[in-house]
Amino acid sequence: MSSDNKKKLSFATRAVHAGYDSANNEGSLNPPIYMTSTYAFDNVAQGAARFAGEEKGHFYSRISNPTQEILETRLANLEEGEAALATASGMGAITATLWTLVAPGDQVLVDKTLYGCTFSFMEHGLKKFGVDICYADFTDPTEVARNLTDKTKVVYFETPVNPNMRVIDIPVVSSLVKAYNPDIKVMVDNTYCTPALQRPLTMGADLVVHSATKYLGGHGDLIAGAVVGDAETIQQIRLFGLKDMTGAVISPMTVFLILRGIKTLQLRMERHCQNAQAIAEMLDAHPAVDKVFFPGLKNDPWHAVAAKQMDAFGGMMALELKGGYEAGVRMLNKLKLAKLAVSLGDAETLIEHPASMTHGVYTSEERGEHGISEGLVRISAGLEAVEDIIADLEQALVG
Ligand code: 4LM
Repeated sequence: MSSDNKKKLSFATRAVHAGYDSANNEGSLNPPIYMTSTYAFDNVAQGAARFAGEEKGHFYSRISNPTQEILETRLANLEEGEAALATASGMGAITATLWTLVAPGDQVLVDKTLYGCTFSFMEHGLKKFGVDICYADFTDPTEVARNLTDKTKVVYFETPVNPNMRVIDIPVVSSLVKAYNPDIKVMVDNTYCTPALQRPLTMGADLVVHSATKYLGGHGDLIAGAVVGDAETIQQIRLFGLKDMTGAVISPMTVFLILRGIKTLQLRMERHCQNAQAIAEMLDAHPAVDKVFFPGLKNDPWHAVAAKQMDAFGGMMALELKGGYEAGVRMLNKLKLAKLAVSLGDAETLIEHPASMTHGVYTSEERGEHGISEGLVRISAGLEAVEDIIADLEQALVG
């Protein structure tokens, strides 16, 4: 099934079938894993035509691979984009894309809070090469408008934001950027939602990036990433950001695992969301808890924006305890079922301390400026029975 069928079948059906036809593959319901680095040409003219991009076909697996192509077609379909590029990690997708889009002297306008390594890439990668990085609070669209300049090439954000769960209005930000200059690329990290919950390309964004390590893979057994957008830009990222700048090539075996994971994406997301809602409500009512950051709570400041652009409120949340950092450490050290681990979107409930782990690359002053509190605890609700997760959290919150 090609990505042209994207409007015809429901999301869950496309997640199982898009991009793969067993009839072309000996009837095998699962795709072959093409473990090859190179491809034989019929003759010199064919090899030259493939290298020149004049003939469709694979020529070297740093650029493309038939198993990888299935995943790319499926992801483009689910995100409702024209094309996708799968990469070796989420950071591989983010860096390959930005290296392709920007040059010294350009400005990248970025939301003030980012996943730690994305922040590090902006701050210590792009800046070092003469790209101006400007941070603004994207939850206030006037802040975005105020910071756009004639040098702005990319506007970049996550929503919900890792780790503090702010929610950014994708249609509002995209439309004001496009009204200022339609050539600026609006780039959204959709890792927290996946296309099962949120499809930024249908709301005015140009490019979506993913850490496929998380919900897309879904089982905590791989590292991978992807970027989805228009065919021309994706081809530029493939032939420059991936091929020449990063070499962040995904393995065909990893592709196979992600394709398997995506078959159950919608089912898993439903359960992650239900579990997260119940956990957030328990924490919100708990006497030891000061604040819960989860857009599914009616009292959350981002509830209305999230309800507008997300199909459900996701599996991620954060909290602060009344006893601050020390109480957070005590709680984390007492967990029995939930795992004290970074990453997210796995079957296991994962809990971590962003200031010392995922966002430890920010200095403590930077965390202050970028809205990441020292006592914040982050939870990725797993797929376990929710009463067991809640019981574990309750016993860890005592004392
Ligand atoms: C974590 N995150 O938060 P790779 N974009 C977002 C992310 O959360 C991550 C990446 C990109 C975590 C990893 C330890 C919103 C990663 C980077 O790790 O390169 O696949 O994705 O716990």
